[in-house]
Amino acid sequence: MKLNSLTIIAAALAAGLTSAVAGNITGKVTLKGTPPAEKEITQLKDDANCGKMHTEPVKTRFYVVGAGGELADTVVMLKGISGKSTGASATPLIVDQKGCEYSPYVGAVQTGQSIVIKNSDPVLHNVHTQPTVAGNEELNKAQMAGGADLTFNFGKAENFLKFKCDVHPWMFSYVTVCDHPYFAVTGKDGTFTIKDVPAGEYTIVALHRKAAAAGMEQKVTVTAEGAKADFTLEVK
Ligand SMILES: [Cu+2]
Repeated sequence: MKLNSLTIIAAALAAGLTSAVAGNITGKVTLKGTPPAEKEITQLKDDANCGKMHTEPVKTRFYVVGAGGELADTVVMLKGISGKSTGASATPLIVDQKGCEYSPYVGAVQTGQSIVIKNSDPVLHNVHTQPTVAGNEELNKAQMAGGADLTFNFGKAENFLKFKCDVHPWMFSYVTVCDHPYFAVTGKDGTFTIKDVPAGEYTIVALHRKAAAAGMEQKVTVTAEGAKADFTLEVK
């Protein structure tokens, strides 16, 4: 099976064709070292409206890490690919505001893919985008309690594009924008799957806001059987 796949890939490459063979890249991101303790967001606790929405202390989410070092909120993407976005037809990323927090804290979309912001809270929020890449627009829109969803999209690739709320200065969400569909965000078990990657050799990069803001790279070769790419990031 493996030989057959490689033969097909070789034939496709020799013919100068884009290979129709594709596989999934799977892997796990592990954090090495003990991260600093997350801090309680006292501004939230002290806010008359937001504080009463929680019975447990609400803490920062800098390192969402499991007992075995499983690291969530890591964006894993192929590097050096552009102009391959299918974002216009992709399912929107839903970002909710609930309990005066953004969820998810870290997300990823393609260029042109809709980011739908909901307000599930009985309070006013405002959604303020703060891109750093030219061509991505800074927008600032109020969203009343029970207000209509707000939809955003961005045309340029950007890592960790910041969404914030000016009413509640602790509220942030970071959405990475890719110019292709080959990315994933690790879940609480630290794993990720990048689906349907055309066979070939790539550089794959893991980005974590604290542990790997500039990204950690490795080479990966994708065949019809897919590929595996694990990362170990260190506490910074
Ligand atoms: Cu808010």
